[in-house]
Amino acid sequence: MNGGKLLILFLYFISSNANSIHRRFEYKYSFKPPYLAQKDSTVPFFEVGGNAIASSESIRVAPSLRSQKGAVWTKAKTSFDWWEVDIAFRISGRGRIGADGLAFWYTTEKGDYNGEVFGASDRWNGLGLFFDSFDNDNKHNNPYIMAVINDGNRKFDHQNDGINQALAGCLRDFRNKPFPTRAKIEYYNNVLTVLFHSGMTNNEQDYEMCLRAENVVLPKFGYFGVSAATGGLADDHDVFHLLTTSLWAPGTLDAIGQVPQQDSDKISQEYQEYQQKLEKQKEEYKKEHPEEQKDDMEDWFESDNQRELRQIWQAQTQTAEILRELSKKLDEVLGRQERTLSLISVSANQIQTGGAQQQPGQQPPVFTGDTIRRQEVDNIINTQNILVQSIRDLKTQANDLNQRVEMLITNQKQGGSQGGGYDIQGLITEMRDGLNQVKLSVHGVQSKINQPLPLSSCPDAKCLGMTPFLIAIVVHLLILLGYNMYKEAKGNQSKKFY
Ligand SMILES: [Ca+2]
Ligand SMILES: [Ca+2]
Repeated sequence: MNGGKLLILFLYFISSNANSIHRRFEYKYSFKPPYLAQKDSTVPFFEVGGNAIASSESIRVAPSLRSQKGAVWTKAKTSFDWWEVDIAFRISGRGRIGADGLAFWYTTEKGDYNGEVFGASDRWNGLGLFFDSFDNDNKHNNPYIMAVINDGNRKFDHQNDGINQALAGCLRDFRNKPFPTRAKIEYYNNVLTVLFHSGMTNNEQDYEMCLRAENVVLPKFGYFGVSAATGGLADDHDVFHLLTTSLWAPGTLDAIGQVPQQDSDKISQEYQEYQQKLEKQKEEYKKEHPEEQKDDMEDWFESDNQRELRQIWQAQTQTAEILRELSKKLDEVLGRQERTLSLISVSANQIQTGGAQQQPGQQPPVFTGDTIRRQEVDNIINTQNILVQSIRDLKTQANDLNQRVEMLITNQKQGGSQGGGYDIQGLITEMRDGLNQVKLSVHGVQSKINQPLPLSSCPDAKCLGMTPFLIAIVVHLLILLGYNMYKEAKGNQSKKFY
């Protein structure tokens, strides 16, 4: 709960700040899809080098092959003092551990493409924000995000993961997330703030504070860059967008605003011309390569497929949420039961000792206060057993669903995208049916839970211990399942780049 309050306070802080700061989108320091790269693989206003490959949707800064290094740098130095850069990226690999990581840079010079530090130069002058996947010092503290400021004289201490050089950092797992991970790096009034989006949702607002450092002095103007490297282990390092906004203290933009008014006209005119040029290029290209249009059509079919998978994933997320809610309710019941558990054991003892003299069919003795009859206890235990059984059924169904997804994945691997389309559709329908069954069961269980239980109800504690445990298993299974599908879908998409 404390975290939530902090987040609200922080959001308030951001929004109150946003009111006073003027923001200007800097398109010459930004890239984003669609048409991120042009057909000749160049990225407007950026320089791509090393093993980096730019496509229309993303830049694969370092591919999942051994010892790769790549980077992308702005062509021009910044012309503003304060800025915010939002990058969306995905670091993914089949291994439990990946390497080496990705870096965001703000430096006085562009780094070399064969450099030592995450695909860029060592002894940089400025800021390096590292997403370090590999745990070189074996302290079990990676993946780790950290900011390292250098004046051009220090060498990065890879052996110790730069632990003594970091300005600040945070431990966050950024590998293999269902949605792109994101970082918002803000440098304003010598305060450096890094917010991180874990990629567990596609909600634009889900940023968390990673680090904040005051009295940070960076070089006045510099280049933005993103670089990445692989080692013996290799992840794919994809960047989907880099969006730069310049930040202006209240009044400063107005003060320089008289001349810049013309500037901004000029800039927007330039931008429009650039857009027109892009459109023209696209049309010309289509004329010259009519066969490519067929590929475009295929792209559409692919994306339909992807969309279906995503919809299933979302449905699963909803199911997982319902299960979580269910688990919470069961916990509440458990709490109530624990309070009366001692009471039950006392009354059970009394029933046992008293029951020995009891004639069959005769009413058990009624105790004063909150005591319970054995019959009631039996009833409650029965209800609990039904609940446990339902949850077991749910687990079986989830397993079944998992098997189908695996079938789908193998099918896609073997059949490729050609010819397999019809089967995939069939499987998707089957999966959806399976999901609906799970959903129905969940609702069934939920309505059972919602049935009012007598306040004095005290089922067997062992039953309850089992129930949340099974729920946790089902939730995990569903999350794994969704993640598997998404990864596979993404894998297919990335195949298109080659
Ligand atoms: Ca490392
Ligand atoms: Ca480490």
